[in-house]
Amino acid sequence: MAASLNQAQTDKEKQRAAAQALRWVSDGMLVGLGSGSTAAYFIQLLGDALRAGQLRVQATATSLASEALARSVGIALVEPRRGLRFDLTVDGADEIAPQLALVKGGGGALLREKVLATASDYLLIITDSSKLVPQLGRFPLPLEVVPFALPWVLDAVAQLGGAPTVRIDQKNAPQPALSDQGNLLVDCHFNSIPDPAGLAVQLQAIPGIVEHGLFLGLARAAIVAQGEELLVLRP
Ligand code: ABF
Repeated sequence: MAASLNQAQTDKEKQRAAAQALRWVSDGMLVGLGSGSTAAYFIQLLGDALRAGQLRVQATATSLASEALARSVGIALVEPRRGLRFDLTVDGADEIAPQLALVKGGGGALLREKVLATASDYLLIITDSSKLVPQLGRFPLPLEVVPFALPWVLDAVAQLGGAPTVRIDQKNAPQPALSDQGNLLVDCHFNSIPDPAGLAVQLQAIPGIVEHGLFLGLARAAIVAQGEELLVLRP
């Protein structure tokens, strides 16, 4: 069913998931702001609530794009500092599998997303219904890679069966896309990932991979909008 949803229906689902996530924000919280279009809806709604005087929060964003959006809607931003932890981080995902195993990073923000997810007491994922999968892997797994290491990373990921491709900047093709940190993004076409934890260990052992898009054991809940329904999933 999810595959037949048109863009308008998918957008409606993203907006509904984002609106539900706003109810998880309490006054005075330190909030991590995710990236991608669903998180963008949440940031807009959070800004509306702040302007209406319903909430006071401080936040840090997981991408320069989300940071710019947060500033534009009047959210007070906090610079990274020692000891900074977030009460709640709200972020999107590309795939959600059982136990809330996630693939993230389709938008290229996986490094800051994982940093904030790890520095958060509660990571809440918000998505439309198309992200629910029985097993990870159909969505190409994103990696952030140091440019110098690229040839060896591509060889190592190909050895693992990942059919890696360097992500191109669609607005500046054939230039490669760059992360907010100036690193390259590589998409790995595993098709299926039956053992995400095992693959994460293998990827972490490859020098030059700064971060991978497997988020395991980090999300405390996910709000998945499915038509008019809102599913709240927990590991
Ligand atoms: C972000 O949300 C990324 O990790 C992921 O790629 C993206 C999903 O984008 P969208 O919400 O636009 O579907 O957190």
